[in-house]
Amino acid sequence: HPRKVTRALLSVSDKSGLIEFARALSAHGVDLVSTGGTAKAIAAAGLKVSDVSDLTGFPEMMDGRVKTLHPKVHGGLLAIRDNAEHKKAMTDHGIQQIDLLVVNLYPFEETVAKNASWEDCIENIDIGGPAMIRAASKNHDDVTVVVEPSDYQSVLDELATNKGATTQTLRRRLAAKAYARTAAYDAAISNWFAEQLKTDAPDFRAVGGKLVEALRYGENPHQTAAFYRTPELRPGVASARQVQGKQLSYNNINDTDAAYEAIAEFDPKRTAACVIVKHANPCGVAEGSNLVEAYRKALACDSTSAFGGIVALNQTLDAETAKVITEIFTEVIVAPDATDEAIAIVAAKKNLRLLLAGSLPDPRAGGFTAKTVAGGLLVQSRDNAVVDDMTLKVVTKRQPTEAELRDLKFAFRVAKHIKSNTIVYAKDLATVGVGAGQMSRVDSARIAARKAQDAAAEMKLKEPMTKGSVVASDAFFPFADGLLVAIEAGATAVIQPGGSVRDDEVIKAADDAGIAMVFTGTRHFKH
Ligand code: 93A
Repeated sequence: HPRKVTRALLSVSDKSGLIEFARALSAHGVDLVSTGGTAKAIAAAGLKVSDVSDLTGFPEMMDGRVKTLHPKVHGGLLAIRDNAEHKKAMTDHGIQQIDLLVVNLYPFEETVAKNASWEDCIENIDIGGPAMIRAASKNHDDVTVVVEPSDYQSVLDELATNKGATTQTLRRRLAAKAYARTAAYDAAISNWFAEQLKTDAPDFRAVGGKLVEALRYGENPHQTAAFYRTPELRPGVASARQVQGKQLSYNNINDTDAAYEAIAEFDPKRTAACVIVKHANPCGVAEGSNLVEAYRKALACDSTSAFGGIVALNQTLDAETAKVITEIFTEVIVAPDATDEAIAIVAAKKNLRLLLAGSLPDPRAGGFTAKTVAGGLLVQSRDNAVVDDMTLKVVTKRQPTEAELRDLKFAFRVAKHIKSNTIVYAKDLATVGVGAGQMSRVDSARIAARKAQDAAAEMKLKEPMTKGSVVASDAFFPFADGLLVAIEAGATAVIQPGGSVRDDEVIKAADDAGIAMVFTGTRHFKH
């Protein structure tokens, strides 16, 4: 699918690298067409360039507001080269094909950053540039589009190696980049307007998704909120079908997402599993021979916190499980699917939301997560590491038993979905103590152990379930102290990434206590 470049249209505000690029294009025999300032700069370097107004037969007008907005430009960008009708339209109307579009936009963001006047900012909203970029990108099968000087070289490289043509791979990559640029540009304009109008209303904010609905309020009643759907294909809370119940709140959506991402770690073909979430942290997670058993085991970990929780299941919700879950106050049930009988049972609780997501997302899938910071956005690839894929290294004298190893993997799988610092105790494929979100790891270890004591008191057990449990830590133990708390609570095996400068100290503490310790080499911070 190589496409020869015969004509280029250049229209750039940032003229860095322009002359070198234009000269190299000329050397490849490419005809150059350009707008006012860009044409002037190219001509001044002694290169042959024609004016876009010669091409359109129209002068640039209205202070340059209308220069490239013309069918001769857009027809030249949008015509499908091997479509007979498109070709005829080109001949009939004297439209010449444009194979390479080089545009960078009016510096709207820079103008705003300079604290320019309202009029200046408005005048720096580029209309013709984005229109051309979007047209060329749509027709990337035939047209190459470049929106920033740093990509000039990759185009020249291809022209050099492909006899003056570009590859489809490059054209697709550049088109994706081009749409990212126009999307960000329009987002900047929309955010500037919202800023000027001093509004927090979410429908005035371009956040890069499609507005699903305005929410009643945000994390707190005095905050506004809205829910946007991004084009991501992962099944989850944004794509789930709400079968019944009240409108989801901001916190419900956040918690349901946490629950569904966690439950996705449990392959439904291998086991039934249940995750109960409160305030975005699991307060009980368990595997079972069926969903009811998994739910009961998850609930036993911390039935106090589970009140008003979000329950996520990895298999089709059945009648018996629906019956048991609805015995206590629950905000949301989310599952891939539900039987008709189960749906009828849930219907008795009018307010309870039932969400069916169709399937579970792949925990190994790529993708990005984002978080706003003052004046910025932090973006990272998802934590898609799964314990089954990690090389586990036993670092103690004692090896974990088979049952311990099974529980260690379970505990680390769960730890990934708990806010750091995370300590989780597990036994028989169920959490028995969760320590979440503490500033010190040793506090997390203590809290988790104490919660297990509370649960034991509630269930009138002789001793807390942490006796004979295993323990997982989402990151290494910086000192032995956190581990010693876990040993005291009765843990007999531990799983953690390792990698502390004091690993020797920590391993020695484990050996002294005769417990087994496994390093994963992978950390699961979650903040
Ligand atoms: O005012 S515009 O929105 N109207 C247009 O028709 C148009 N065509 C290109 N701005 C337009 N442009 C922009 O002009 C380009 O995106 C580029 O940023 C700039 C280049 O102008 P010059 O070549 O005169 O320096």
